[in-house]
Amino acid sequence: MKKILTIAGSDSSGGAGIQADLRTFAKHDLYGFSALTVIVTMDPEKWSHGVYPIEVPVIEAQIQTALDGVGVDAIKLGMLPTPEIIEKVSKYLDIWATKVPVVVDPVMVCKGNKPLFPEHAEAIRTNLIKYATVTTPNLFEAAQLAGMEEITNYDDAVEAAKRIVALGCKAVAITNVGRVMEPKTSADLFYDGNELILMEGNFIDTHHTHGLGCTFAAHVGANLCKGLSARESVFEAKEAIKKGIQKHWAMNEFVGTLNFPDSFQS
Ligand code: PXL
Repeated sequence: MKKILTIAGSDSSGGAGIQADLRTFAKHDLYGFSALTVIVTMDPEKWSHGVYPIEVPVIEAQIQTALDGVGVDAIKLGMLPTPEIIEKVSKYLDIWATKVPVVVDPVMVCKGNKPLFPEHAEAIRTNLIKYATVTTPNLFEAAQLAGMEEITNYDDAVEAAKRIVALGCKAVAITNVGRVMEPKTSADLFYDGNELILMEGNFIDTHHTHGLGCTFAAHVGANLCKGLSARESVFEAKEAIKKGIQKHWAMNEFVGTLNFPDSFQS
């Protein structure tokens, strides 16, 4: 049985975070461990987010359960809400990233461009990216990691990808690069220091995308866990996500998400 650990937050609305990760791992026939870092809630009136970090010793105890108690074949990182938590998790990666592939989803925002914890982008940049077999920033996160104001076109995205790989990760997949291209597509940009590939995809016009980033990164992690290369893992993940997003659905007036049962290849 192949095993993968997600170190991430709980999304009470079920579309993102650990819920998306474990669902995705199960569909890949992998055994999922979880270390919860934060609980995210949504206010029913306006859907603004509440963010409640878990105490550091509790996070460590969960990580030790998986890593020291059993051992894993891959690790996926999602929302690590404070610099202190990032620092602690990085100590485990110091050992484990030499043994197993690691996907770093550098979560800095839930939706839109309002950072949850602006001060912690720097901690992700300096303490986490170097451990990544693949990191999966969206446009906002990629700009933050690359030290750029904003990514407004394809050339900016290429520059950001190069700067991110220079931070020490093996590969980067910047998601949603097609949004800043003309005409709009759903293209993502893959770069591993050698190959630079724009992964094309037709633009699907919907804002029902909650959980898309987490689910994409979870597929990448699952594929790496199964032994695929970084490039193969990202391409397979994109295919799987496409199926889910084609059947997006509205949860309520504020948010919609992927159709999860369809968002994987089985
Ligand atoms: O999509 C980013 C994200 C990641 N992790 C958790 C979340 C969210 C957004 O809501 O709740 C736990």
